[in-house]
Amino acid sequence: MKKTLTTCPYCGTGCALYLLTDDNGRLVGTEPSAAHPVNRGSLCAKGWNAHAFVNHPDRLTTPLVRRNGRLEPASWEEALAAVVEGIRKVQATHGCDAAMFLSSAKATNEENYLLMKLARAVFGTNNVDHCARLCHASTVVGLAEAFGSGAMTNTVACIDAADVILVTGSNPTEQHPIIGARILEAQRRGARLIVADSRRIRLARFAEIHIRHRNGADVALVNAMMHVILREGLEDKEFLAARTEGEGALREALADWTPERAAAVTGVPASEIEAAARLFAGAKNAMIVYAMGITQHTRGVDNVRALASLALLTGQVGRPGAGVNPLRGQNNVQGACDMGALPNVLTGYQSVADQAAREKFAAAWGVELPKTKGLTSTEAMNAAADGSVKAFFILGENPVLSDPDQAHVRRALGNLDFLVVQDIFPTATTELADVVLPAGCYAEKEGTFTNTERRVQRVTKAAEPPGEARADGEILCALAEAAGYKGMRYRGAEEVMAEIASLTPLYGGISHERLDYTGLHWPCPDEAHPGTPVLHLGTFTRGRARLTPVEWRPPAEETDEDYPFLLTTGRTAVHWHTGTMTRRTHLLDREEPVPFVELHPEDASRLGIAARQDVLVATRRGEVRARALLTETVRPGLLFMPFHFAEGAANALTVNALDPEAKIPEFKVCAASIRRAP
Ligand SMILES: Nc1nc2c(c(=O)[nH]1)N[C@H]1C(S)=C(S)[C@@H](COP(=O)(O)OP(=O)(O)OC[C@H]3O[C@@H](n4cnc5c(=O)[nH]c(N)nc54)[C@H](O)[C@@H]3O)O[C@H]1N2
Ligand SMILES: Nc1nc2c(c(=O)[nH]1)N[C@H]1C(S)=C(S)[C@@H](COP(=O)(O)OP(=O)(O)OC[C@H]3O[C@@H](n4cnc5c(=O)[nH]c(N)nc54)[C@H](O)[C@@H]3O)O[C@H]1N2
Ligand code: SF4
Ligand SMILES: [Mo]
Repeated sequence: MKKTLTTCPYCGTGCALYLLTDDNGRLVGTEPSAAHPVNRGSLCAKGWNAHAFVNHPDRLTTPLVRRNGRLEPASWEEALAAVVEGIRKVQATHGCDAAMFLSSAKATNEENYLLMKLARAVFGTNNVDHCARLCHASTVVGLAEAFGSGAMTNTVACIDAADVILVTGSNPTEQHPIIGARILEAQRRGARLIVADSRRIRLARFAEIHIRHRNGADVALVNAMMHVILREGLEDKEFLAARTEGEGALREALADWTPERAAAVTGVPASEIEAAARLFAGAKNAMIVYAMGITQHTRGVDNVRALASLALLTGQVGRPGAGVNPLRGQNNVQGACDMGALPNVLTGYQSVADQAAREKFAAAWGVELPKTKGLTSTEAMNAAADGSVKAFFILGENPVLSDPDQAHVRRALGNLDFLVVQDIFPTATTELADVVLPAGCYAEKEGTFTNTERRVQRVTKAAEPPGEARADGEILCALAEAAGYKGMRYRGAEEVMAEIASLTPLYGGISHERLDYTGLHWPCPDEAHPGTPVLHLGTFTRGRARLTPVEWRPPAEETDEDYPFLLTTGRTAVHWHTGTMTRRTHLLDREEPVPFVELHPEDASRLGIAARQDVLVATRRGEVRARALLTETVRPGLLFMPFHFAEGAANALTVNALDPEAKIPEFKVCAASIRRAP
């Protein structure tokens, strides 16, 4: 059997694995890399099965073009011409910004770079975004403001050096299993755990303190923790004086945030908040780990600001073993952000409003670039619904199942003049497309992914794409040619990375050749630079870190008589997002084959709902049928649903309410009802 070393295509942990191919070049299995510093010989169930969907018979193998209302096979030439004509036609009538481009955190850095280059250089618009908008957009805004960089401050290995770990709104044993396991190892060695999550997640069982606060109440909780720290003089005065600004305003704002006041908002006893504050502030090395429970709120940025302030107040940033650590979700969501698949920045967070940056790219690409920042994906969906955006190009995303309020998304996409989807499988979104382009998956191409700790790693080809499918990067370059642009001719992904490095200080020293076995952490400004595992040592990226006081505000939708339950949505260990890959992986799908909703047994008995019975969950947006899973993981009054199932789509229920700054939707709270299905 042939072994090809590559990077796992599922989560941002970025485990290294071998793809095993037989004599016929077919993928037959995976194996962990024993020497890799992140996974050290382990994989989770998804990594062990990462080969399984690649050969699935449902793979898209030929371009499809809609004729007389039906998607029919077409030649590449015809499909590419149809894409260029469809977008150009919309732009000719309605302007360049009537087209929207969605990039993919499942695709490589090189492919994300090519997509945003296609949008900007060939189609003249900054309307480019990707699923980070639904995920860590709040982090990118909040941490960039506080520290000057919106990425994880520390590394996975830093977990080993922490003696207190605060995990909030993150379920790492299921969502980042190799990181979750490392946290458990640290706990076994004596690190003390604080979990703040309304659900009793697996880590909570090992936590010294498990705070089960009301969803959407994080600002109140963290403000009160900071209030206690200041009241008891537990703050790091030296660090505050030397490395931060804004202390005065923060102190003033926190004066009223007594734990008693927070208790009323969070439902958590004041004594528990005090205990958590003392434990955190008393640590030598305290690390904060967070994810979607913090970011996916209409006050997601404020949640992030509060956590950044907590770390700064106690001097827990800019050292190994500490830091503010947003666990990034998709395998390459960090990279897709770094590559400028965002409406306001080019690669490496160089603003489109910065004339010097724009001129640098214009010179390299040989075209003028658009100056005004583009639309976010969530704004573009609203614009499609109201008719001001007319064409979408979607690379490796499935918004019909992953965006909030499915009825709204269907209305929006249905309203378009032209929709292109480039995917590896047929999805709920390809069903609506005018043109479908079949792509090669991670196992079928070369390139790089950047993991959650900013480690840029190799992706290596182990098999050929099925049928006529082609790697995403090849398709994007062919599209540029079809559109008459000559500046996207490359001999391979390596040459694309060389162009990225030449335009991007953060990636300046990165080349495929250098990445070798374990990759490099950015910032890596030049070829001699060893990479930067821990950020903000000595000084913050922005100089002094900024403390920004925040006030708690309730979520967009609160419970009432008709919708008395609070519904929160998220994930499970075996499935991946919209299920396109894991539901085609037998060993994973058989674990959780049907849509379900977690419900507390007390609520169930009050409503006459038996275990595993079908129920109807409803919100102001819609109603969904699912199986009742009776469990004390949720508190009474709380429902939890994963969004992995097309036939029981959680996003038919969620609310399309956005954070005003990050434009991230409030996936984590809405009001719902539940009853027995007839
Ligand atoms: N198996 C699997 N792994 C995945 C994914 C997957 O689909 N499947 N997706 C990947 C991606 S893209 C991402 S972004 C990550 C997401 O990883 P996580 O953020 O860890 O996953 P979620 O289930 O979305 O939410 C995490 C926790 O937030 C809690 N929570 C809900 N509301 C609140 C709140 O108001 N405050 C607080 N403090 N907590 C709250 C929930 O109870 C839940 O336990 O996972 C990645 N890993
Ligand atoms: N209710 C609710 N909704 C949520 C969330 C939540 O917590 N609750 N979380 C949000 C978050 S954090 C995220 S990140 C989003 C994820 O939202 P999406 O990114 O839309 O979800 P995925 O299912 O990962 O979609 C990726 C698509 O890319 C395809 N694909 C895989 N590999 C390749 C490739 O190499 N090339 C191409 N062209 N395509 C490929 C897959 O088949 C799939 O259709 O969902 C968001 N939606
Ligand atoms: S933890 Fe994430 S990267 Fe590692 S094997 Fe599991 S899904 Fe893949
Ligand atoms: Mo995500």
